[in-house]
Amino acid sequence: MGVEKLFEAIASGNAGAVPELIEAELEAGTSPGLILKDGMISAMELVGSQFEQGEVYVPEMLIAARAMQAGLSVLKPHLIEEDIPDLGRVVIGTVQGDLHDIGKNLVAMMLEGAGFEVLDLGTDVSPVKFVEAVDDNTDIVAMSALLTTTMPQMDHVIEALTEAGLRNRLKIMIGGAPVTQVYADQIGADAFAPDAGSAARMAKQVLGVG
Ligand code: B1M
Repeated sequence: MGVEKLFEAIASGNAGAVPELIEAELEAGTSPGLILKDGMISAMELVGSQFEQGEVYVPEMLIAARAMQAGLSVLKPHLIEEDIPDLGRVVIGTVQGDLHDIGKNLVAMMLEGAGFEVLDLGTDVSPVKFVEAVDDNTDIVAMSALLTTTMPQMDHVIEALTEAGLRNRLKIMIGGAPVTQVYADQIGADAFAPDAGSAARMAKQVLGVG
């Protein structure tokens, strides 16, 4: 069968078919990582390029996103390792003005899977909300942005954390399609990760754990 059917179901927004197709792939022995990458993330990339070309519009992106979320909830237990260690606490959110949450959810999932406790603030999170969510046990503030117009919010969050006197006892990790290492250096973030797998690795690296 292969992941093609799953790819098609996500790209066409057929959320109802997705859980069953994932279960079938898992039963056939396809690895969760491959299902995610080739069957799911690549389908969202296709939808993104179709949107750019004017071949599909926002509603199509939205139904594809729903199909993706339906798949992620089925795949989640398979992406999470057993005997999880306790590596630290991460506060994560998509920055203010930005409603994209699939990548952020995936990063949260991989962090949990690696052994972090994750507090997910959701989307459209203001700098004040990030500051309020930080407590004595927070080790990392992680931010996601998918729009070039919302990416500068990351800098505002760092400013707000600095003003609240919290910046020096935290690590900041950022990511999302428009975000780069150059931007991370520019705003003084401690870590940038291009994808969810490397986000879990980077989080361990900046804290020196795991
Ligand atoms: Co939007 N959208 N969207 N959209 N959307 C993009 C991002 C866009 C690139 C599409 C395009 O033009 N090709 C474009 C942005 C252009 C730009 O700014 N450069 C765009 C636009 C323009 C818009 C609107 C403005 C459209 C409109 O209304 N005219 C609007 C904005 C709404 C808002 O946020 N205020 C909008 C709306 C939407 C929907 C609501 C319809 C829907 C989102 C639904 C949802 O998330 N619940 C949507 C979708 C689905 C997309 C695309 C098609 C797919 C995004 C996605 O989920 N990708 C997207 C095109 C694309 O990305 N190719 C697009 C899959 C996901 C797994 O990847 O999120 O990149 P990604 O996450 C990756 C990495 O980036 C990284 O790891 C993840 C996994 O590997 N990562 C991190 C992410 N966060 C991280 C944090 C980290 C580390 C790594 O550390 C903390």
